[in-house]
Amino acid sequence: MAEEKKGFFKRLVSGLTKTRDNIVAGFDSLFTGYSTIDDDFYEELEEILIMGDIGINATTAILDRLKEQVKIRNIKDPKACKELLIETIKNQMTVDSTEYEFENRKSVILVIGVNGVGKTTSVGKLAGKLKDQGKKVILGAADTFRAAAGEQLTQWANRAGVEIIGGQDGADPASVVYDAVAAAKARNADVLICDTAGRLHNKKNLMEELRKIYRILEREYPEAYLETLVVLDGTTGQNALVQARQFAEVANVTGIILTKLDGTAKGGIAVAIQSELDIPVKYIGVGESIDDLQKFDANSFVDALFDIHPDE
Ligand SMILES: Nc1nc2c(ncn2[C@@H]2O[C@H](COP(=O)(O)OP(=O)(O)OP(=O)(O)O)[C@@H](O)[C@H]2O)c(=O)[nH]1
Ligand SMILES: [Mg+2]
Repeated sequence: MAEEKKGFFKRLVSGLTKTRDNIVAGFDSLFTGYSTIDDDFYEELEEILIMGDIGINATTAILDRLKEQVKIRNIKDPKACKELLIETIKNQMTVDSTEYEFENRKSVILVIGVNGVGKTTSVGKLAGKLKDQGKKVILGAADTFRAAAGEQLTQWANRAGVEIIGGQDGADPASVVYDAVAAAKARNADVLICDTAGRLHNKKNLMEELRKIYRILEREYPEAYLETLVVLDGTTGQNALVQARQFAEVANVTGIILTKLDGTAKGGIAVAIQSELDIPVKYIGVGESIDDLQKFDANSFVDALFDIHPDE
């Protein structure tokens, strides 16, 4: 477990290289380039944060807190500000451990998002993780829209060593969810994870489809704790925020899975999401294999971003 986390941290550090070049390089020249902490200093810092996809809300919150602490602690040297900035960003991103309640209960995880963001892959990785925790996991292949989607999820089910309930291509997704719930109940599963279709829905279709799925879940499986995770592609930056907002309008979104943080220059979006949307990032993905998903941890994310190795 510790080894696995260490490996993941390394992949995260290397995955965030471009983001680091984008944000942290700017910090370094800021902290060494200024001799006093003045308005220009704060202005340049603000610009770096905004350009780094951290978002207006988070940037404002980070700056406010930083200014306050600089005053309270009577900090004069910009270099001494760096530690404080790192601490402030961490504070801004911390996820409450109660956010993973679905791990402790009989639950259904509904995974939604636009096409190609990494839904099916994340469902597979998540199944592997929960299975490793000793849970009985069942997958529901409710993407009946894209040909071969069921086949792709079946491969993941095999990799994770869990059962899958599928439907015919073109079948009603809600009917697949119905069958999957029946299987979950019959086998006394701990977690049912449902993959969904990622076509670029118009809002009305999406609402209609989700409403049908929610109705089945409420009616057939009221005892299950419902978690709705939106998958966002970390390489799309601000566009990911727009998508998350749209989904939050039609579903009770309880968390975010942020994928493809390996190799993006826009990893700062992880900081933005929470403060712009007030929805926690619960998992991050840094690659295509089954171990490349972990719970989001603000401390290690920011350490990885700044390439700080706390254990070494
Ligand atoms: N590098 C990288 N690739 C990823 C990650 N997550 C998913 N992918 C890749 O992204 C591509 C799309 O992933 P899928 O899981 O099929 O995405 P999807 O949202 O299910 O797509 P649709 O079902 O077509 O809407 C695949 O090639 C995945 O291997 C990640 O964290 N990092
Ligand atoms: Mg898919």
